[in-house]
Amino acid sequence: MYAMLAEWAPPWERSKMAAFVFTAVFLFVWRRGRVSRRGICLVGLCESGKTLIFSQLINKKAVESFTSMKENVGVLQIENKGALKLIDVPGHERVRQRFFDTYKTTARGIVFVLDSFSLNKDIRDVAEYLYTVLSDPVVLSNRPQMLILCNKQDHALAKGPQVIQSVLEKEMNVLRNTQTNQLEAISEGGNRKSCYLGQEGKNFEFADLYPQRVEFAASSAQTEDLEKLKKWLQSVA
Ligand SMILES: Nc1nc2c(ncn2[C@@H]2O[C@H](COP(=O)(O)OP(=O)(O)OP(=O)(O)O)[C@@H](O)[C@H]2O)c(=O)[nH]1
Ligand SMILES: [Mg+2]
Repeated sequence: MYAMLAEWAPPWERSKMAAFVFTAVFLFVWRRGRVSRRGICLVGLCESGKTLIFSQLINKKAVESFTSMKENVGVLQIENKGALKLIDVPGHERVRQRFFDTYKTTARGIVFVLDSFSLNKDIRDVAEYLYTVLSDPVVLSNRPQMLILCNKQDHALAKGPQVIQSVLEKEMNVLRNTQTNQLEAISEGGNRKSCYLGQEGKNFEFADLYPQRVEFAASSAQTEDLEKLKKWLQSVA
């Protein structure tokens, strides 16, 4: 088709046509890729509440859960938007990367669940896992939307999403400095490329990950308060 059109077109029009065809094909392929990604991965440390959230959303009831060693997959119908595939990725350190690798290419969104009560104690582990997810090559390329879900808000001493955001930004900053130093040390001998999250020359902020969108919301799976998560799912679907 392009060859036929190009035959009668004057030479100066041909490059314009080629650019137009290339852009159209690129947009078509890019949009198809995005539309076909319907997965929502629930990730986070052990005991943060992923399986309880999963069963509240999919089975509409609470189940007693134990440390998951395999994933749970369910279909979530979103009003006027079609279906999303919800994947509860186990938080156990030994298996979580394997399961995330299996599902990350299909992720339209990622919900990073954390325990808002035990955050002080677990801050380093939470930040490390979050850093690993955000700097994953597939995540950096597809930019699925990200929600950091501050769960267990029913606990009297739970921290709110705003406080959690600033605590996490500080910890991610420390982690980024450590990782950059380590990678620089490695690259003196080898040629490993570093992945720098955020803007150089300033402290880490989630807003600097743009066009990767990272939002924060509160929830309590125990008291079935998942309204903010449901709103986010509606906007992402
Ligand atoms: N108080 C309170 N407890 C919760 C909440 N959400 C989950 N829990 C409890 O926390 C414990 C762990 O919840 P799970 O859903 O099994 O945690 P998980 O993230 O799936 O953990 P792994 O499978 O090990 O990755 C369970 O006893 C839940 O009942 C919440 O919002 N508030
Ligand atoms: Mg679980």
